[in-house]
Amino acid sequence: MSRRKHSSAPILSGEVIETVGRRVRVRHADEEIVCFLSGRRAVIGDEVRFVRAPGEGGKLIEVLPRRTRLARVDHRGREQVLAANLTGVIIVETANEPPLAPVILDRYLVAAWRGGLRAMIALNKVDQPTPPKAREQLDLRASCGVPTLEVSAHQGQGLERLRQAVREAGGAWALVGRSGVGKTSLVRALLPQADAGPVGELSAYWGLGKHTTTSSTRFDLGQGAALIDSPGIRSFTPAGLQVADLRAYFPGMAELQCAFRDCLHREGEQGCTLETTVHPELVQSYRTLLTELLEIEAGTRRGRGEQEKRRT
Ligand SMILES: Nc1nc2c(ncn2[C@@H]2O[C@H](COP(=O)(O)OP(=O)(O)OP(=O)(O)O)[C@@H](O)[C@H]2O)c(=O)[nH]1
Ligand SMILES: [Mg+2]
Ligand SMILES: [Zn+2]
Repeated sequence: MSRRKHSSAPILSGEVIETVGRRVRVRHADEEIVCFLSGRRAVIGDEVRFVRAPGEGGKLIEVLPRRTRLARVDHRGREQVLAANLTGVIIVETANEPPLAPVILDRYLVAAWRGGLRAMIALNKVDQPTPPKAREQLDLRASCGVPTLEVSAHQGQGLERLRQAVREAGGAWALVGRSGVGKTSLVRALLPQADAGPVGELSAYWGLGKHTTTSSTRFDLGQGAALIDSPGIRSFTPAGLQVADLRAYFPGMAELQCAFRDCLHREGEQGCTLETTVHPELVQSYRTLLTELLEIEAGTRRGRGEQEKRRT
């Protein structure tokens, strides 16, 4: 039915610049059009084709292949693409409020590298002191080749360097991380003219964890670069990854030469060199994620087996 309706309307192309509930805002030339998804899944950064739907914005008809993707495992164990065609992610962290979460950082790095993205860390709220332990944990990730910038959305430290880094790399960079680390505050500080939406009340975060930003939005940073604000997360498991691939994407492990080619570096593997060559904190972080991915893989296999049984 819809095909017939489309045949007369010209097919236009654009880029998703905001997700709005079950719709997306698409930029086409100098115009912004809110489009119905009509059964398709589109995420921020997607290049799409659509037709105008009189009186109701537009209707999406195609999502073009993604050059890069940031994806995680959703609560049902399925892949959920969070953003498409990004150049990189800025993993926003804080040392105190909330305390540093190095394990989440590692997982974002895996997801970014797996998805073809670059990654940098922005340690926000450096107007507050950084405990030595947090400093050590950040230095460890920096030694794995992750550029790290210290910033304060409130007091302005490091903001120009962050802007420069994103502009030099070009393309769209998503600010990602837990709720309350200051992603929206950074957009506001870098782009005071933009309508970046609300920031959270500090007091509301500790405890249940409050999620102030609920959708992803693109903001132009000039010189062809853009920032994407995204909703905070509580936990993060990278998707689209076979357990055996994890070794290649985990920070600090790309160059690891284990005595055994197929070794997954599980605890207690005879002759495994992981523990003697990689920092114990990364070893632990890797093994927790490995266990989780093995469980997901087993669950998916079980699920598939049951589906097949039902079909026969
Ligand atoms: N001290 C200090 N507080 C900050 C800084 N940046 C942000 N905050 C505070 O941290 C809280 C959370 O900021 P938001 O920008 O809403 O955090 P968010 O990461 O966007 O959170 P979600 O949208 O829930 O994911 C707010 O109370 C901010 O005022 C900073 O540089 N220093
Ligand atoms: Mg926010
Ligand atoms: Zn090994």
